[in-house]
Amino acid sequence: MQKTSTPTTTKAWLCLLAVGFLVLLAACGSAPSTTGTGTTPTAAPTATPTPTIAPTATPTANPTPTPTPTTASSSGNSVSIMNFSFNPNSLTVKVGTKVTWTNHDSVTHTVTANQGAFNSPVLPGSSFSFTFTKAGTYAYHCMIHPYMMATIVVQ
Ligand SMILES: [Cu+2]
Repeated sequence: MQKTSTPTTTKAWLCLLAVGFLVLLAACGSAPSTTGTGTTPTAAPTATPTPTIAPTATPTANPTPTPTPTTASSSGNSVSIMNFSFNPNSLTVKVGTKVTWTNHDSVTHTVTANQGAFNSPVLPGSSFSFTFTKAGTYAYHCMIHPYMMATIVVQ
């Protein structure tokens, strides 16, 4: 009768095996897994800098600063109808000038000469032109809103 192993030693061996197994598992889990194909640099970088696309500097600066004279008396050839008034209120032009009224309001106005030289409705967003062939002072108004009055001076 010889006891080769007591229950305690068996337990100890089992513990050791378990610990070893755990260590193996941990090692496997934290292994850097060098299963990859290593260093394949995947082609030379061949950076194509080719800056051949010219910037095509297109300045196209529109040097028209739109003089828009907001003074009461002005020279030019356009009158804007806005906020129920003619702007500029008095416009001086030379004989032969074509003056254009543009209605920026949302209602219809008229450009009606007091002496009858011209008379036209100007629909919202549209314009009316008249060429002055005689010198003189042309007072005009809007027939729909008689308080809208202005003057064209033709020299
Ligand atoms: Cu009007």
